Amino acid sequence: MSAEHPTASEPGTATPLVVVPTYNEAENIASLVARLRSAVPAAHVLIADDNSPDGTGRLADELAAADPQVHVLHRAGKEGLGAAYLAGFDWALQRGYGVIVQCDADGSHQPEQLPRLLNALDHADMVKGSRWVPGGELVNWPASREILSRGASIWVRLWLGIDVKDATGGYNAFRADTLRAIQLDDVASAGYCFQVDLTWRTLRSGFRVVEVPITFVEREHGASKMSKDIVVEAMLRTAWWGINHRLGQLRQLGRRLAGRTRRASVSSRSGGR
Ligand SMILES: Nc1nc2c(ncn2[C@@H]2O[C@H](COP(=O)(O)OP(=O)(O)OP(=O)(O)O)[C@@H](O)[C@H]2O)c(=O)[nH]1
Ligand SMILES: [Mg+2]
Repeated sequence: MSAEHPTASEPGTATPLVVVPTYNEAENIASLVARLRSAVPAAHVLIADDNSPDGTGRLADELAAADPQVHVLHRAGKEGLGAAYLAGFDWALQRGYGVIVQCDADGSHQPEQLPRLLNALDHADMVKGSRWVPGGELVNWPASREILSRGASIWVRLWLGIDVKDATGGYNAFRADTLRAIQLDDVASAGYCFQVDLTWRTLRSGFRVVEVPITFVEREHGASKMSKDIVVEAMLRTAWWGINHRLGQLRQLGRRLAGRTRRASVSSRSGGR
């Protein structure tokens, strides 16, 4: 299914690959790729297109034909951004890229801020572009979206008890080793809770997650894929992970208390001899 450019230059272990999932982003993809390539000339770009009806995949092929550092992964149909990213990560890990970045195609994530994410990977295993840390900014985002996003962040932090301000953010950079370690095989999240899922797995695996401020710009062209189903999926899955985590902690506490009681009764028996 992969239409890799035949003369694609070989990646080194430090080469970043920016995975860009697309569904109907014909108006956005060319300028995003140009900006990414000029912001970080060493970076490769992988467009993971779900057979967009608007011809994004064809445009992506043209971009790949003109630049050996641009690649395309054609997928059969729309399966959500989570599935597209998982396929992109798999593609990247198989080819030995050392750093893998997630970036939306709609212009919300600024390629010019990519160096900031990559630099922070020096002292982190995952870097999250964050709207909600000092220096983070929103441009042209309707108040309703800001409320939804801030509410989602609070929901996630309450359920999971994590200190990540923008867990739902989708402009993220990973060391390849992080992605290899967090068991992507059983990720089922389809919508934007995919971002929370990755963050939660990374933290639970004991890796360092660092947030850097970004400027998030509302898309100018094309339609958002955000829907009620995506919001509901994110709320339910996050709550489920939080409940499971707490149950796990309770089970651990129970085992520890049982062990302590056993030890105390053994020592009281042997002390009585
Ligand atoms: N391959 C693929 N990409 C998708 C799919 N759904 C969304 N995307 C892409 O994922 C990125 C984020 O999607 P958006 O529609 O911008 O959704 P969002 O950023 O959560 O919502 P907005 O803030 O309203 O734009 C964009 O590059 C989309 O084209 C999908 O089913 N398949
Ligand atoms: Mg968007």
